Amino acid sequence: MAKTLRVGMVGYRFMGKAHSNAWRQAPHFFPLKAHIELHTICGREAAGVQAARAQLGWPTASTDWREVVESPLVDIVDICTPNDSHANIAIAAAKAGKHVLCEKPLALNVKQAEAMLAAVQKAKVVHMVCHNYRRVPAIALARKMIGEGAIGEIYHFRARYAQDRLVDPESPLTWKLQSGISGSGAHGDINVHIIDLARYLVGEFKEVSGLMTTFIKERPLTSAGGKRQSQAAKSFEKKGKVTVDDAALFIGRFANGALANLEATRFALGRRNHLELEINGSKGSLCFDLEDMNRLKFFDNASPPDRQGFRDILVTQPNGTHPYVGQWWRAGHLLGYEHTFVHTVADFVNACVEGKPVHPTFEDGLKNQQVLEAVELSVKKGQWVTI
Ligand code: SOE
Repeated sequence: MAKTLRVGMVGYRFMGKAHSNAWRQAPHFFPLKAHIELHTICGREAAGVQAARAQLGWPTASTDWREVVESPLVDIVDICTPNDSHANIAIAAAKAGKHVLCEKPLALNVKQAEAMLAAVQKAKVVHMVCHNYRRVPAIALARKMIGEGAIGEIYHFRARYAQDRLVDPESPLTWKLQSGISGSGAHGDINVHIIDLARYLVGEFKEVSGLMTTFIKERPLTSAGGKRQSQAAKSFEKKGKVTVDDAALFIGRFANGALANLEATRFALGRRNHLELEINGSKGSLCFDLEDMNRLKFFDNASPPDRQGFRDILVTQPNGTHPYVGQWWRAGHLLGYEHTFVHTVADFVNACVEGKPVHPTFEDGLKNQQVLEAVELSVKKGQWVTI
């Protein structure tokens, strides 16, 4: 008789919505080794979390994350809150013997990430950071092809994660624009995704050199933002200071000698959620574009000279040919953003039952945090930083 794993989710906005869908869908499409029970959804604001409970289909709502974390009726804690609360919730959950799934970035800084990793290792619980883009089928295929030597020795990893949601100066001072709550801006929010993909597809970073800027220094205060404003902003001015980066770029060298070029911005008008990457090796190249996420472009230098070019692989072949897709539809029927969270949850649940590691673990989260912080130090010092 398969056991039941009961989920307590803290946080209920964008990521809470994506994760709720994933917890609900995973059992219907993936062979899970346990039954999943959505148990409690938690958030600070009673009215907000009650509305989310009804909309997202959770039986119970709470406004006290400690109550959720310590409940004997909860086996998994899923953290979907602003970054400054990840550490406290994860450490308490580990101490209570719960498996922990935590949204990215793992923490505000390396120090917190180290404490989180120590706590989950001591508690011997399963831990994972929700870097969902690793489980885009095209990305998982790229990883497989690289592992099989399809592009040979890697020379270059180039990635850009560009959005435009903050170009409007009237866009309010939300928590993601305040360093005390978010840590950094585009850097920790979206650069962290391509840092994680760089480590997943190429390997560990050795040294980095970064550049950051904040284009809009002040933004309107909002009621929502008001409850979470930094001390400085509570002077009831019409505007509050932006204390994070709007764009973060860095170059780097991997431990294996390959070169890195990463860019994250929330000021690229027209780019709504545009993650693209290209990897160049001695035998070929791979290209991926999240806006066309079911395709992987592959240049195979072994092809006869008269027919060389980037092959356009539609990553939808079932029956074990392409990862994850066979659990959904027939060949050619496309997947979307939400499926990557279902894949993440499915792998996490089975790891919880088997008591095995599932990547990206909190150790991956710590390594990502070390790269984030090395870039920030490089920006501060104006020089290369070795990790
Ligand atoms: C930022 O806008 C954001 O929501 C990130 O926080 C998510 O991790 C990413 O998947 C989509 O963009």
